[in-house]
Amino acid sequence: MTTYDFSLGHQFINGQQVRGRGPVLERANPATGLKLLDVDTADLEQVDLAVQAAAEAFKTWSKLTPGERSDHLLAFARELEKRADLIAEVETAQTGKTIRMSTEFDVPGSIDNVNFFAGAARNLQGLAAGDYAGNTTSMIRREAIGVVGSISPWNYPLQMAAWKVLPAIAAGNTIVLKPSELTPGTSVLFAQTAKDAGLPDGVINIVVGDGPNVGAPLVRHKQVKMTSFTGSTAVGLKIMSMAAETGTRVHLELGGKAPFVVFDDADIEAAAHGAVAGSTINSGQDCTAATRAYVHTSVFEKFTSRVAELMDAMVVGDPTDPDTDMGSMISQAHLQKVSSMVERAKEDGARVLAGGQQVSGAGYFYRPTLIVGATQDSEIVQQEVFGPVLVALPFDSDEEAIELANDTPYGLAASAWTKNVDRAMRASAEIQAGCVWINEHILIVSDMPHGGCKASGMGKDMSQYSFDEYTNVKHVMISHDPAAH
Ligand code: TXE
Repeated sequence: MTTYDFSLGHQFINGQQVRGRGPVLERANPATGLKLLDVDTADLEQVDLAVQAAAEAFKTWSKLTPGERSDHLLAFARELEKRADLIAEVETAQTGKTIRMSTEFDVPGSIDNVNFFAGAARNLQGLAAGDYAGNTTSMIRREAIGVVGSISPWNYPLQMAAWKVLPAIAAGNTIVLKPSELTPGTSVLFAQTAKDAGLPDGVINIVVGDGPNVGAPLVRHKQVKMTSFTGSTAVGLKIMSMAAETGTRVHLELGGKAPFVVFDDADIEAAAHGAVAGSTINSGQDCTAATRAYVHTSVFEKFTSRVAELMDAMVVGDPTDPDTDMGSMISQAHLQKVSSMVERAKEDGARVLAGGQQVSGAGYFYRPTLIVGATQDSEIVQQEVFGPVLVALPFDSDEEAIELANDTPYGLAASAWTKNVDRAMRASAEIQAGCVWINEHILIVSDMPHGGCKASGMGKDMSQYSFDEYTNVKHVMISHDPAAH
């Protein structure tokens, strides 16, 4: 598969790649269904060793100047660039996503994050202001929190590692990251590359294993001062209550069910392309993926027939082929979950205009799918499918569109398609989400925040907002006597 030797172990503790002493998990290549590799997992003692290593490294890492930390991150970015091809290859092998996506999106996006936070590291500034209480000067210190524990999912393993690790360490914290047990490879490579670029031992540590045996002890560890999690809403809520046991800070990026609102004045061709790109990105395994298209009745037919046409034309298959548009689902179990949700929607009276079936042969492939005729309260409209499935529903007025868009527990991302600036502004103000795109659905940049509201969580990844979250704000007030001296 690769020139990198994962048999050395999937744990990265205090600068060393080591084998886990917990159970070994067998992992299949999702594109072939054949065994890919054995994943060793950490035992409890190794979780503790990783936290101890991070706590020890914190003593010196947090004392470096912002400029020194920034220099480390710039060197890290250069080292990642040298390994870009290898990292992309491992990302594709473990997830089944297309090599085009790994090469053009995941790897460069992650490197851009490193560069962004190399800049942000130097922006540890706070206010200084005088005389709020008379004869006083206040200043704000922004200080690192300590050891951060982080838990990440399988859909974007490399980018999730970047989004969690970089703001944390740029601000002077150290981190123990537990990637998904399904896709630990690129997180290990990420940490190893940081070491090779000269990052001190213990600043980034990786422990691999399942949620209950490795993730939960990490969150509950008394020396972990903050937990940053991306994953399902159900697990996010558990993390919140575990963190409550130690009273530590949580950052949660959870599920989504993004609405995609097409007004009658929209450019339908652009909207159809946007809907297909937005719903099939990463095989739909994306928390911001377009899932519910609300389309004005007058353009419903035109929009849905064009989306179906574009979906039918997509090449689904071998993710290592650069011409493939969409790769596989992450696992047999997940493919089954997506497929059963579509089947239940059909039983409830919905119609499939494109896809709606697995691809025969090896691997876990599912065709891009467009569904119409579902009701707003049905499972396929309300629950996260996390597959390449878009449901289209008609609406008659702007008020109705916004009401329907807001009618799920989630609030992560949304888009509105219109040429009318008043409509665009109203939609961006009234749709409850962490991100509202106008005439776009899926673009992200390191400089702008990502994170939701409602059942989609709290806190932001990427951007200065994320950097700020990984610091404690301390008020220092100095009282002085103007008459002295
Ligand atoms: O996520 P989990 P899963 C959604 C999506 C998907 C569903 C299930 O709908 O179908 O979640 O995916 C760790 N204590 N998203 O099962 O279980 C786990 O090991 C501590 C949306 O993979 O939430 C992994 O590292 N940790 C999402 C991480 O949590 C625990 C991305 C995520 O796993 C744990 C992924 C526990 N008790 C899935 N249980 C997004 N927002 O992008 C599990 N984990």
